[in-house]
Amino acid sequence: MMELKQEEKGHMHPLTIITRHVVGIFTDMGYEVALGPEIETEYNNFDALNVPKDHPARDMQDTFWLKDRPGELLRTHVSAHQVPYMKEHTPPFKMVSPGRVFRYEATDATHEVQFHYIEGLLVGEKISLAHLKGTLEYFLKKLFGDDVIMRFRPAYFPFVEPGVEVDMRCFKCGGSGCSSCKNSGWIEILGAGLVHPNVLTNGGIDPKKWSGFAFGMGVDRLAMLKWGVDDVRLFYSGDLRLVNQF
Ligand code: 2NL
Repeated sequence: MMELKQEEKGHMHPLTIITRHVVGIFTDMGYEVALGPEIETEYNNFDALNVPKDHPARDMQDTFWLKDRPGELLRTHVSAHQVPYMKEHTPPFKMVSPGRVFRYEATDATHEVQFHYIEGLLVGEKISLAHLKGTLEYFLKKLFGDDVIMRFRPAYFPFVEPGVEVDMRCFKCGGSGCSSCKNSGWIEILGAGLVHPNVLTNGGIDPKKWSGFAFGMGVDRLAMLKWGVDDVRLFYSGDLRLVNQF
C-alpha cells in the first residue's frame, strides 16, 4: 500500500499569538472582551471620541472612506466600538477590544494600511493616573518580564485628558542608546490617559460621578519588539519562512 505523507499541522500566526497573550493578561484581571465591526460610522470613529471636525486624521489621505456609503469608513482604531459599549453598560466596568484597523497611508517597514490594535477602557469611581500606571506596569511586566522599567510622558490624544505616552527602557541596550531606540534609551509602547469627560458624556456616563482610564497599543509593533521582526509587512506576506518560526 502507498505510504501516506504525514500532513503538516497548522499553527497560529504570530499576531494571533501575541493578541491572545495580551488579551489573556487583561481577562485574568477581570476585563471583558468586546468586539466591534470593521466598518464604522464617522460618528463612532471620530465625533464620539472628541476628535475635532478639522482633525487631519479625518482626511481622505488618512482614512479609508466607503465610496457609496457617505459617513461610513474603515475604523482607524478599535475605540470606535467603545462609546457604543459605554451606552450599553452601566459602570463600573473594564473591557478590552482587540481588532484589525485601517489607515490610508504609504507602506514601509513600520507602516501598513491594515494593522492590529488592542484598546482597553475602565470606568469606575475616582479613577486616577495612579490606577492607570499600576495597571500598565503590571501588564508590561507580564508581557516582557519583571525587569521592565517604564515611564510616562505627557502626550495629546483628543479622547483623553491628561494623555500620556508610555515608554519602556530599551531591552537591547539597557538604556545606553542603540539603533533600536534611536539612541534615546527608551522605546515607545503605548498611548493612554484618563477618559475625556466629553467621551464619557457621549457614552451616556455622568463624568461628575464616574471617571476612567483608557489605553491603546499597536499589536504589530508589540510583536516586532518581542521577536525582533524588522518589517511589519512580513506579518501580512503569507511567507512561510516567517510564519513557520512561531
Ligand atoms: C496610541 C493611542 C490610545 C485610547 C487609545 C481610548 C478609548 C476610549 C476613550 C478614551 Cl473609549 N481613550 N483609547 C486612549 C489613549 C491612547 O491609543 O497611540 N496607541 C498606539
